[in-house]
Amino acid sequence: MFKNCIVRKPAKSMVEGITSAPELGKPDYELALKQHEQYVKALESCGVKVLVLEAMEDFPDSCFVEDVAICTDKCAVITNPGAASRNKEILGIEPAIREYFNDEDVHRITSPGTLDGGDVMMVGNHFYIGLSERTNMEGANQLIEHLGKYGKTGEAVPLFEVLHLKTALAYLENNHLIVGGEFITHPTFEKFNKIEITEDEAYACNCIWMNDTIIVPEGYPKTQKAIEDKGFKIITVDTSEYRKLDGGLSCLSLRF
Ligand code: CIR
Repeated sequence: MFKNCIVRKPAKSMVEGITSAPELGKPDYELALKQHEQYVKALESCGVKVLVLEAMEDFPDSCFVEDVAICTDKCAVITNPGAASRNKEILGIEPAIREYFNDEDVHRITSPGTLDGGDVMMVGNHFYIGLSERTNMEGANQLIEHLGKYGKTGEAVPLFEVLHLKTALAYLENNHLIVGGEFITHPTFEKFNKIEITEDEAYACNCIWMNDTIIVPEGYPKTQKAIEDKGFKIITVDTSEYRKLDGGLSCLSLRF
């Protein structure tokens, strides 16, 4: 069960955030703020304490805190984000991380290793690490080494079509896995009880398991039904403004 979450308020500069989908338009900042508040309420309703960090105007993508640290039950790893404009976001997350973890249990990914937290999916004590445009093998190996000190394991998964591993995968505990796109037929994920997401609802792959409730983005009825049919309780949160920056529910928090 998760006890804590860390989030960061979106900055006004988010309108200049990185996007692969400029055709969706720029985010509406006021609406993004409201959606962020709803997101925090949804997390709190799942029984976790949420630390809300102030916006960092110098970093348009800094609300996507998932990418700057990996937090587990025993240790945290500050990442080395692969996008130049995001790399120094780590300076803003470290003090918050140190409020929860002992100094000796806070580790780092260092160059030439790069790693974005969005590429890391935790399944119990095993971690799948996507090799993407943001995360390289050196970064993945460093993470596996740090996790190994705590009896945890990891493996790298090359990806080709999506930004991050968790753009198209979400682990829902008890062996349930949401899968979309290139991962539907991927041999690494064959052993899971898969909930396959169709291309028209691909964005909804990015759900989060929060203490037996699944938070699902609003507006994806087929995905919602598929998850409900497995017996899960669902909350929906509208993340339309974050979608315009390739971001979703998991990207907006650290959960541990
Ligand atoms: C970026 O390209 O880095 C941001 N615009 C979106 C980050 C999304 N984060 C995530 O999937 N974990």
